[in-house]
Amino acid sequence: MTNYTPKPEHKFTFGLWTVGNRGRDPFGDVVRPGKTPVELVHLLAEVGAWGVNFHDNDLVPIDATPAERDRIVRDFKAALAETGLCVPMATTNLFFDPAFKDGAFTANDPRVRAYALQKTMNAIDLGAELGAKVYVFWGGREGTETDAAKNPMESIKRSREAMNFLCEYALDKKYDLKFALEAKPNEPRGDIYNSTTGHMLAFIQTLDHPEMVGVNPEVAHEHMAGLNFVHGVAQALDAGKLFHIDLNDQAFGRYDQDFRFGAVNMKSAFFLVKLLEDNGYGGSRHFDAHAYRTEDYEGVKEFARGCMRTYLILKEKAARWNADQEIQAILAEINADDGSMSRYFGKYSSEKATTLKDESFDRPALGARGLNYERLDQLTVELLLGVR
Ligand code: GLT
Ligand code: MN
Ligand code: MN
Repeated sequence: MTNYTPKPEHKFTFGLWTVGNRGRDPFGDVVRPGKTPVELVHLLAEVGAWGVNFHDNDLVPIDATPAERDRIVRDFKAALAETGLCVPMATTNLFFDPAFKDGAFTANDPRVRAYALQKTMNAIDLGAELGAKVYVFWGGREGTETDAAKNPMESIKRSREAMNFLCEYALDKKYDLKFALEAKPNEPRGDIYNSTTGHMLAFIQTLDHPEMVGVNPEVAHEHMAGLNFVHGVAQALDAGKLFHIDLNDQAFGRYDQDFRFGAVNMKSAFFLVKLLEDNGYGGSRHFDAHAYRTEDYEGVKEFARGCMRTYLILKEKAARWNADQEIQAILAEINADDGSMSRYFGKYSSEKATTLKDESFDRPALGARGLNYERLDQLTVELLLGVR
C-alpha cells in the first residue's frame, strides 16, 4: 500500500492567504476567526507542508511601523526555524488597498504607478530576506471595466516598463530571485491584461531580461478562460518558463472558485500531475486554494491535507499508467512508425520538399484507420476509478 504522506521532496507549499482565508465573499462576511502568520505556519507544519508563501501584507500590515515590521518578521522567522518550513515564494499585494482600484503598474495615475513600484521593491526585500527564490506577480487589477478608460497599448508599455525596472532592481540588489507572472482573464477587474499563460509567455519575450522571468500558471485561471490547463503548462515547460505553479480546481464557466486541488476535474488534474512528474518539474507544488466557506479550522486542515494527498495519489496513478501494459501497447500502436516517412521530417531542404511533393498518399486509407482512442481513454478512466 502506497504511503501518501507529504515529504519535503514533494515541495508542497501554501500561501498564508490560502489556509488563512476566512471565508469572506462578495455576499457574506468572514466565517472563521483570524489566525496570525505564526499560527498559520504551525498549522501548515501540522499538516505536513514543506513551505509557506506570502504577500507582503499577509505578513506585515500595510500600515505597520518599522518597529512592528521587525518584530513580526522576527517572530515569523522563529516560527519557520521551529517548524522547519521554508519560504520558496513571495509576492506583493497590489490589489486590496483602495489606492489600487485602477490597477498598480497600469493605473492611469502616475503616483499610483510609482507607489506600486515602491511597494513592490519593499516587498521584494522582504521576500529575499526570508529566502524566497521565486517572486510572483499577479496583476489582479491590471485591467479595465471599460476600454474608454485605458489605452491597451499604453497599458502593455507600462507593464513592460515596470517589469524591466523591477528586474533591474533585483539584479542591482544581487538577489537570487526569478520572477513568475500569473495570468487571469477577469475578476476582480472586468478584463485583465495578459489574460492567459500564453499571453504572458509572449509578453516575457519583449522584456529586457526575459531569462529571469517565467510564468506561474493557475489551474482555475486558465479554466475560467475555457482553456486546457495541461496544454498551457506544457507550453510553459517547453519554453523553460515554468518557474512556479498554482494548483487548485475550478468548474468551467464560473467565478474564481479556488477549490481544493482535484476537487472538480479529476482527469485533467491527473494529466497535469503526469505532465509535471514525467517532465521532472523541480519547482514548488503550490496550492493556491482555500477551504469551503462551510468549514472551521479542522475543515481547513482537511482541505490542505486533501490537496497534497490527491496530488500524491495522482502521482502514483501516473506511474501506474506509465507501467500499464495494455495502455502502453495502445500507445505503441498509436505512435507506430516504420521509418518510411523519416526522410521528409526534420530540417528543410529543397530536395526534401521536391520528393515530398512527388510522394503519393492513400488518403482514404489514412482516414479509414481506427485509432483506438476510445479504448485508451476508457482504460485511463478505469485506472483513475481504481479498478485497474
Ligand atoms: C489572490 C489570487 C491568486 C494569486 C495570489 C498571488 S493572490 O489570491 O486569486 O491567484 O496567485 O497574488
Ligand atoms: Mn485563483
Ligand atoms: Mn494564484
